Amino acid sequence: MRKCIGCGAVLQSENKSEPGYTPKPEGGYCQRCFRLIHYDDLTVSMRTGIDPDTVISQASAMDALILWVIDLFDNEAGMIPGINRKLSGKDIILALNKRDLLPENISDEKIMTFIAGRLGESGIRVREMIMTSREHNLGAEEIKEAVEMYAGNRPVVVIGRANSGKSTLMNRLAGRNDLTMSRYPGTTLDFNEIVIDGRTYIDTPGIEIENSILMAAEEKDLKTIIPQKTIKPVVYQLKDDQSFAAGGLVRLDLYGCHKASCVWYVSSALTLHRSKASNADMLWKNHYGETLVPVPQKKEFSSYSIRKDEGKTDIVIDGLGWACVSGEIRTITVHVPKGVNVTFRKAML
Ligand SMILES: Nc1nc2c(ncn2[C@@H]2O[C@H](COP(=O)(O)OP(=O)(O)OP(=O)(O)O)[C@@H](O)[C@H]2O)c(=O)[nH]1
Ligand SMILES: [Mg+2]
Repeated sequence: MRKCIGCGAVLQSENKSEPGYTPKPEGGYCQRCFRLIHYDDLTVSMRTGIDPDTVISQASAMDALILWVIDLFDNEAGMIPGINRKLSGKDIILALNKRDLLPENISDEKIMTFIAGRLGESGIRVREMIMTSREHNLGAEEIKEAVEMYAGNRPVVVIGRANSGKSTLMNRLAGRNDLTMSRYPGTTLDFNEIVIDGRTYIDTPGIEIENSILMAAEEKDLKTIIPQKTIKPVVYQLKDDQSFAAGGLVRLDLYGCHKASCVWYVSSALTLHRSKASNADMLWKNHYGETLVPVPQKKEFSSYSIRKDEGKTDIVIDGLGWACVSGEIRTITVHVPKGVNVTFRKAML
């Protein structure tokens, strides 16, 4: 049984639309990986194909050190509640990945303190947190040092939500790009061993991000939604009742604004439209799918409302980013594609 070097799927030559297909098994890579690597072209989408419980329970059954990878930009989605219990008390090193996407003028310490707080609130314990970034060439040595400290003779299993950058981080540790990396959630398809400095590391399929905009959106729009470079916060001063549309994906209505502001932290490729709240229904009705793009696969939305309290509040939409509101605002209503997670939290930055 030979496995694809890039994604871990068992190689087969029978069925073109199934994982692991290759007309030439001796090549080492499946056709899907080959096309992703060379043409950035997705032949078989696997974003709904991976059972998340299998990943965790398989990892739990192994005598291994866990390297958990979180995408800092999408850190609410990155959380895995109950991870210590699910992994039966294993040692965990947490990589805070894609540091380059957060503004550089925010200190690492501030980000670390925030994440530590979020972990604490969820009762999650990790041995160490390490900032990593491919773009800034950050953290690979620190990860290796932590692995030496905690792993003993054991292998390292790399887990985390789909798209958090697990395979990319492994490739950086290895100093070669054997593992397939792509913006499409569900790139790695099975447990996939790679030896780095004489130690076995195991890349794994991403844990589902079922409640993320990345799943609700069409694959062709992921380029627009996932930020490619450092987020540039976009600041709006607010008066009375205001509404924002982030493409046709999310609508945010802010009522009773006085000396208030809203700062958006989303991909710069995504267009934000501001209007008076009284015009928002009409705009949404007449321009959805035209000026307001991209739109989700299904035009079914859910709404969540809160009354804002003191201080700065982030409205976080899994996969999309967040809006930070401050000042006097009576009510916040956010409309998201049905099933997509919204978190209201004390401001991160
Ligand atoms: N900005 C930025 N992007 C990154 C970084 N690391 C990975 N990425 C991007 O994140 C996307 C996902 O990377 P992968 O390494 O395929 O992620 P994964 O966690 O292995 O994904 P699955 O196999 O689907 O679970 C790709 O588009 C990468 O280019 C980073 O440090 N910074
Ligand atoms: Mg992967």
